[in-house]
Amino acid sequence: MELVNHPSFCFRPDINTFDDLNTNLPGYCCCPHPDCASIYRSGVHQSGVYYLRPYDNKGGFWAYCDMLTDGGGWTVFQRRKDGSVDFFRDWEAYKEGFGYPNGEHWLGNEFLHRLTGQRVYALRVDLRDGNGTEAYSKSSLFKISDEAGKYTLTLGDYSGTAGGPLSGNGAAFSTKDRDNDVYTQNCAAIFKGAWWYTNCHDTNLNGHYYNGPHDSYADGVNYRTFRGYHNSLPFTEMKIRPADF
Ligand SMILES: [Ca+2]
Repeated sequence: MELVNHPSFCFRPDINTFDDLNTNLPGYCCCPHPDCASIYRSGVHQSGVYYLRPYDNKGGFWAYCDMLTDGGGWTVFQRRKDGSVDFFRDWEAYKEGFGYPNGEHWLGNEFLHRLTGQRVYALRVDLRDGNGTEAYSKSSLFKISDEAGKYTLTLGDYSGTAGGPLSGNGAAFSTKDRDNDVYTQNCAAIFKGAWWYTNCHDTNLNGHYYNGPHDSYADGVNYRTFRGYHNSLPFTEMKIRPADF
């Protein structure tokens, strides 16, 4: 199937950074979909970077669509895979997003808020350790508040093979320059990440990319119930799709 010139959505196999994409919006993006699930339902089942536009009339953005895993239709908002992108960034960076849609990236909290305000979304997190063992963690609900609400996270019921849920349900987002956690110190600064920290975390998927075992405590790409606080996962991917997909 020739996708590039399809009139009803935008597909870019030749992507670079989010900034490049947003300043080189091709003219044929006439009618973008509000999320990857909508594209999937339209009959397009190829994974890649697509232009999305939520229903709120605040403009569109590029995101990676996983059209293969668990039935497809997933809008990806986080990926770690090779340590090539620095994730120890500030509030503005996490708000706007950074990295490469085909590679390591954070889509951006503002986009996450806009996406998850459209309808009820479910979450899937794919994990892989250094031995190639995979696990997943799903939540029946995934919602992010607006910036005034500090991008607070709401999760639903856990299911999966990761031993336990993503941590941070009900917590505000925190970065190294914005301490919104309930701990006496700044969890984001201590654990070299940015997350919905509480006191502090069970999962730190934006932590330092050690790519395997590390002596330091809980500051890697850690998922406690899967591989503990001293094993930084080489691969993680976080994605959402409508709960009724
Ligand atoms: Ca604190």
